[in-house]
Amino acid sequence: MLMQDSIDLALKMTTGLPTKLILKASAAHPKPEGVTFSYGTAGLRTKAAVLDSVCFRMGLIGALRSKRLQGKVVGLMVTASHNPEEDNGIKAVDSRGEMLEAAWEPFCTQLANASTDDELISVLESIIITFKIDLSIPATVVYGHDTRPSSPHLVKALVDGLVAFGTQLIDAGLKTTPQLHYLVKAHNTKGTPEAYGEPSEEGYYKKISQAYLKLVAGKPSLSPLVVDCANGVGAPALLAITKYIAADALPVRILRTSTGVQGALNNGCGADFVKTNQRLPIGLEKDGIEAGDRLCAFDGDADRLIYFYCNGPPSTKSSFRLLDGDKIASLATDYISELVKKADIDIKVGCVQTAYANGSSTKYLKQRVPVTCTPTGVKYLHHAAEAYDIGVYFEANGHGTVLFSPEAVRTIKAAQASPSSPAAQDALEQLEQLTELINQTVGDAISDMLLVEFILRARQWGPEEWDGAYEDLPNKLLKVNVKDRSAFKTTDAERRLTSPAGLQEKIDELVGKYKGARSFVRPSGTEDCVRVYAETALASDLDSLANGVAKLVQESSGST
Ligand code: 16G
Ligand code: MG
Repeated sequence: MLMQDSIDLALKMTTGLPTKLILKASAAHPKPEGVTFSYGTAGLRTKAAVLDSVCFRMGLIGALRSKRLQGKVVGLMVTASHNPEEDNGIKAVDSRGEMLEAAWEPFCTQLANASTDDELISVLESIIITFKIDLSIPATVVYGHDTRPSSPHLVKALVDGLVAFGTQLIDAGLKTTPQLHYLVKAHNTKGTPEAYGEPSEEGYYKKISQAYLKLVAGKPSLSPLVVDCANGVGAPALLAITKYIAADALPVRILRTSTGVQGALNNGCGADFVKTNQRLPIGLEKDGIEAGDRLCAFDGDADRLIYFYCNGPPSTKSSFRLLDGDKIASLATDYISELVKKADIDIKVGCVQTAYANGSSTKYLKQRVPVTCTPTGVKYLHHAAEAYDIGVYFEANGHGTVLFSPEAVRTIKAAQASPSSPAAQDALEQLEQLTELINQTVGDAISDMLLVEFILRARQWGPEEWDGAYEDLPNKLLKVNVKDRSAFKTTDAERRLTSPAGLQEKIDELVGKYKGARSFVRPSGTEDCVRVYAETALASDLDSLANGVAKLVQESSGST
């Protein structure tokens, strides 16, 4: 295109930009000085006190993204997940219910950091031109928030951003992150053959509870499950779903539900606390927990799930046993691939993990299905799982779900017309219900919990039997503060470093000294640090390897 032509086109595309309205609204949401924001692995996240302008600007982004997608509904979720209560953040949800297209992320960062009105407008213009956005298309955005005290204020800022573009608003109010993903997909598929469910919170509960009830029908009940809701939004959501599922179908004790208590959120409880510290939520041993009880924990926005139990007195630290995302992936993959075999259909099941997956889980899974490794972050796993007919993906930290390709769903439905045996018919029915039970837009603590509960019930397993699938290799995760984490560059799904020069060779040399060992280093996408993961066959080697690699990282970078 000639230079003049492209200038004309750019002018034409941006003439509809309501500059005055945007700047007037923006004046009420000034960017704090001296703060640099970054759209990280899962959105923007930092101290709530500095996020007002970011939320306003993400409202602008939401409107533009919806326009770009021909007016389809997109989502914005105000949450900081498992972070402390004083943090907050915002995640954007694309029209199919998945995470925002990665190409938009750098623009979110640029817009959040624009420090003058001119800069703000110029970033908006570059988004419009880059993505060829027709501003005359009306936008619709559904938005929700978690239980943080700062959330309502930040939602107001977000709405101001949306209104500046004349966006049609759908206020979802208090929601779990996966519920918001569900709503986006449900809105966009309403009235189509792919209708995902009623676009309401009630529709969400109905869809998954009906599937669960069909799946567990006739299967003897298990002992009650104890759930730690992290004092977050998972508490009201879980309470709500128990209105749709009677206690004999889902015997459950719901704990850590203090959403109104200041400072309680994710504090000494929740999935991240349990996984990182490899211990019970603080004080849980005094809640009448016994050895062998099935326990699980959500994170603050209920998109992560971790199970655990004690194989001895709960007051003894050594009795703690973790059933993390890897164990959930193994349980689900094993059960689903068995169903596919019984159903006698030509469907390929695969599993997606990250480098953090315990080596024993990868070995276990590889004996059953193909396994892919991706970089950290749901968007990478989700994408890779789409390559399989049925793709199970989980991060060790409990983020994950199962995806059924449209072709797999068609095959399952079609095969039900002429199943090869009664066993095949039963397996096909189960597979069909699983497509309804599982929230396929994103990992969902509640839906994943029901999946685990169903499988355990079908197998009549307690936590010990599930845990018996394989024994985790001893492992450790360390945080190293460095001067500049951007100096750390990785390849091979984050399993190897390409920079700083020479560091990977030193790590390799060190790892080679320990039996059955593995270690990798990556810059965090959510915190200003570098993470070191180490795994060894012998527990006695673990500290020495993890500390040794951390030392190499420090030496190579000059720690802070
Ligand atoms: C975010 C990611 C999570 C990932 C974590 C890694 C989503 C929805 N969340 O919380 O999947 O495990 O970041 O954090 O993608 P890190 O980069 O600080 O290690
Ligand atoms: Mg979360």
